[in-house]
Amino acid sequence: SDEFEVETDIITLTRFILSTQQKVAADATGELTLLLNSLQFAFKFIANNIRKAELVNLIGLAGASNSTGDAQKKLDVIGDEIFINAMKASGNVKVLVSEEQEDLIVFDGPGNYAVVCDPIDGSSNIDAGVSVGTIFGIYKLLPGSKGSIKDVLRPGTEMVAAGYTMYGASAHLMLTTGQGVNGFTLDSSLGEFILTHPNLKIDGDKQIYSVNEGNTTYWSEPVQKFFADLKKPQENGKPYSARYIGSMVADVHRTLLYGGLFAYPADSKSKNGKLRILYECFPMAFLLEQAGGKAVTDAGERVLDLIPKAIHDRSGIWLGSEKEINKFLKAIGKDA
Ligand code: P6P
Repeated sequence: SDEFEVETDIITLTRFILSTQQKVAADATGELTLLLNSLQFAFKFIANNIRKAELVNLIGLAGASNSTGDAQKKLDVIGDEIFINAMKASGNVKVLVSEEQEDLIVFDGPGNYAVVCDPIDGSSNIDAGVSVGTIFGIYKLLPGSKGSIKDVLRPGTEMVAAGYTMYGASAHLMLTTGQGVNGFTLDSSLGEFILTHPNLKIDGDKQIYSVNEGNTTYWSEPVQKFFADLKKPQENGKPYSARYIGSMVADVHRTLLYGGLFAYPADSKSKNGKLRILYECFPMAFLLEQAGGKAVTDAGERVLDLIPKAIHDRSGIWLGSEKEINKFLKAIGKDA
């Protein structure tokens, strides 16, 4: 008989969350577990629509535009609606911030959590078949809160969970609940996210930098010098490799798995940077720190210590392995 290896004890996301539930302080009541299950449904549904979109050409401008004026693609609208409906149906979410919604959404009914999300980040790349993703962060409501903007204008250090699902050849979910980072891959025949990257640490030491060099003329002098130096032979005699996909989820996913540095600095064109604090910078910074890396602002401050003044506020961000970020901190005269 042709012997083949059958894994008969796979760890699904549901089993993983239940097994870690009692360890996660923020999950004393098991509500976070229920919320994460509603989230995974949204990811599966969005993944399904992205697959179909490429087949039935759902892609194409929906005519509307989002809070920052970007022309919305149909998938943005679908992703946003799927996410809002899944969070509303969960019964655990009171407050929702979406990149696609100008204002905060406060649901009727119960719910002890506030969720911030970018339903389909990098969507401008969808037509080119580039991996896009859903980025999310979760806060527990402030004590006694009935659900208001105060529940989300808080430092990223107060998030209880965060992560992203990247829709590539497979759907990859990278999740932290403050106990490290775990990666799951969607087995669509089972309809389950399977644990594939347990306790992921950013230990790759590939010399990679990831930034949009098209912004070079807008960068400050120190930033221009920093990247110019990376192009010179380093101690190992080799210069850095440049890798930039232009979809944050894809660029951060590669950084988590291979190491290196990703940056979107503020510049003279975008004075506060381009990436949004609540649902792009904070979740990625939380993941990187939990994987043993770092995430800092242009001034070298910890990204997670920022406090947004408005729900779509932006910040410059530098994230990657501790080694690479310390190199940046040294270059701007901040002690590592
Ligand atoms: P640029 C995609 O539009 C996005 O929000 C992130 O996913 C990505 O990192 C960034 O913008 C790319 O911006 O200016 O390099 O095209």
